[in-house]
Amino acid sequence: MTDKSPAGGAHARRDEDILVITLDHPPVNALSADVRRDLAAAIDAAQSDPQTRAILMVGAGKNFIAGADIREFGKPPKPPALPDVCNQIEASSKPVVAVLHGAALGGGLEVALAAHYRVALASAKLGLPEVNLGLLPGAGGTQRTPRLIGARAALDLMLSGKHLSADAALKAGLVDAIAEGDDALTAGLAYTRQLLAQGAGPRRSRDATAALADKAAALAEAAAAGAQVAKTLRGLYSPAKIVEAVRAAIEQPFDEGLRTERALFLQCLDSPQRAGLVHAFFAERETTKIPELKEARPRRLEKIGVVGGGTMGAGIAVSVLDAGLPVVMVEQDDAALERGRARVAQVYDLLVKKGRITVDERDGRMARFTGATTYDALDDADLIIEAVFEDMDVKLAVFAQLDRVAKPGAVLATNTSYLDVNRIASATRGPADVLGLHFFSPANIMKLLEVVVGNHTAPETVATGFELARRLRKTAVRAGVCDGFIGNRILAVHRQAADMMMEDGASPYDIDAAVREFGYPMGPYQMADLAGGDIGWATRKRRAATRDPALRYVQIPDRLCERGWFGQKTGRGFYLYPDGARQGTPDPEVLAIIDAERQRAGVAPRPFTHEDIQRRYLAAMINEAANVLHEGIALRPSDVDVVFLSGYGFPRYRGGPMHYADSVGLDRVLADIRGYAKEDAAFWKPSPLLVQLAESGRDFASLNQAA
Ligand code: 3H9
Repeated sequence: MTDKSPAGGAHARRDEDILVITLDHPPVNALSADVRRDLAAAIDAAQSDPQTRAILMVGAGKNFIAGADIREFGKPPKPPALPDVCNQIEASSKPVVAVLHGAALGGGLEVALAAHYRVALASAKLGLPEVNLGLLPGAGGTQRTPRLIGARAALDLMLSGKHLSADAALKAGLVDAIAEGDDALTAGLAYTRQLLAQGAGPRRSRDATAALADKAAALAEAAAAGAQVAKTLRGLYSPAKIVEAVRAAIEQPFDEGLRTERALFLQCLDSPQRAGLVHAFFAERETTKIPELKEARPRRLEKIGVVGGGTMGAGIAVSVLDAGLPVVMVEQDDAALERGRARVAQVYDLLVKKGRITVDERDGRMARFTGATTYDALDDADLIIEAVFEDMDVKLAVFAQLDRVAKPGAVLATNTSYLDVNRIASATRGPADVLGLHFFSPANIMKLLEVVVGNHTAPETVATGFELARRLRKTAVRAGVCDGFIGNRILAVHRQAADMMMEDGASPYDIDAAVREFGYPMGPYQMADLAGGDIGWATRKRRAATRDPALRYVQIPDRLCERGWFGQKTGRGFYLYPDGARQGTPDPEVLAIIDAERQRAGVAPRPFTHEDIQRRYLAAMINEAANVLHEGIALRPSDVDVVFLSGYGFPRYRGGPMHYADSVGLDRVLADIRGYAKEDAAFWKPSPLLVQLAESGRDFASLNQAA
């Protein structure tokens, strides 16, 4: 039994009286059909091999097993099924040991739970993250885990999807021991020999009874988890199914519980939420596949400069400090610099107060922060991010200074959210070194980073932007130059669609409610109040001269801004925020202003259902996204999805606007747009790409494959 599977599965060889089964399917040993087949065959053969006294399962490479092969979901199933393989492992007449290192996640952990003993290396991360993919642990995980660690701990693991360290897993009772060293095979063999020396035989998780002995208490824990899910994970499909499966573990005999789990798993597998969440998982891993990274390597990144100590600059500085890099912040004068430093310190003080970091960690990060009031302090920075006031002349002046002081090869980045990166680059002698790095606010929290590539940006510069994102643990998406890049350009259009509905008869409160009902955490007017209406107002005034007169312009937001109602920070905007409240309440005066505007514009208000609102809002978003793709501003539809999922609160379980469009059908979206165009043909112009795809029966996903 020394054959090695060429297709990438599992291979087995004997080490004295221990059969070592190595899961070997790069990059993460996902449990593909080949792996399952080889694993099952090896376990089977071991049963009748007189020279095998015990079986050891180990992962090749950096991980044990990262779970079921996610790429197989939605395709016709191939035998053997993973739950059957797990049952076969558990039924082994010879003791089976799993040695865990790196990822032991999802189906990977379920394989380990079906083994009779588990030993973990310090590098191991154990978890049941299926909930993040719209699933539940479907290979016995919902039945074996509560039997081993109790209902409450099992539910916590499965509902949060969190990873446990080896130590935490030992404490919880998921593993039996922690092994020294970093070689899984050596540690696993030593542990198995020890077990054999002790005469240990099979010990099956299905037979464990202690953790669920108090049935009433376990049922109460399941009921509490169910209530919590209904409150906090509303709208998600699989969490309630997880609770149901755990209830079965408490109430039903093991084999019946497995059947219940299987039925619930298949319901989740078939749900549109599973499709959306799996799409999001792969979409996030696609964004770094860009042409520049095929041809260029990133430059050195050891010191970062930040120009501007406002909210954005300070947030960027925190993000960089968090990644372990030193930051030098430049401000105009001592007072502004002090305010910038205070903003950074304030973030860390709050984290200390919340117990998220220690005082030493805060001091360590602040020790990497320096400030200056002259640009010369940036002369040794490898990458400099400008985060000053959003005004072209101001930015041009900053870049002229950066051009003067930056060392050769330093990357110069602008954090502009709208302005023309090519024009900004023209203020320097080396536009090849210039790019946009569009952070989202708060920059130390938001995951998204648009990496904006100008006409002259060198591939190395782009590669360096992506490398910075990797170090900052941000999701980088490549964008081309246009007003607003990918995200803000599309946002401006669907926000315009919302404003038109508001003038035509829907209240901002109806619109927000409909958008929340779709799955967003907040609606566009709540968002506007949070961001501050003054920012959008300044942009609208800047664009007033170049606005297309054929396009309808809704003035309601301007009427509020003229009154100084900028949202939360001024105590009122679209909503009222009495006494600094964070939750707004509807404002009758705003409704009166809207009424007056309708009269001024000669609009007779008409009713909109939540579905009407959602369809128009989404159609505007999808249509503009198609334009963005058509113009090459985004490389692939899934990149647009990632922008909206990680930067704008689009509900993850719907996969992003492009995936959502595919799921409802592009012909329906196009028909909606053509219907709306009868009212306003200037705004509702179908994107040529959308027309082309819909009329040829294709979808956005077909472009992902081509990208
Ligand atoms: C499950 O197990 C269901 C069962 O309960 C029931 C079954 C009946 N499958 O993330 P990375 C790919 S559900 C296929 O960049 P890292 C990934 O796409 C599963 N492919 O690396 C990427 O490919 P590419 C529950 C997978 O080091 C490459 O591997 N398990 C899978 O930053 C590298 O990935 C999970 O949800 C997979 N399972 O992080 C765990 N996993 O190079 C999902 C990864 O072509 N995985 N790939 O872009 C993870 O969380 C991370 O990948 C991991 C490594 C932490 C393992």
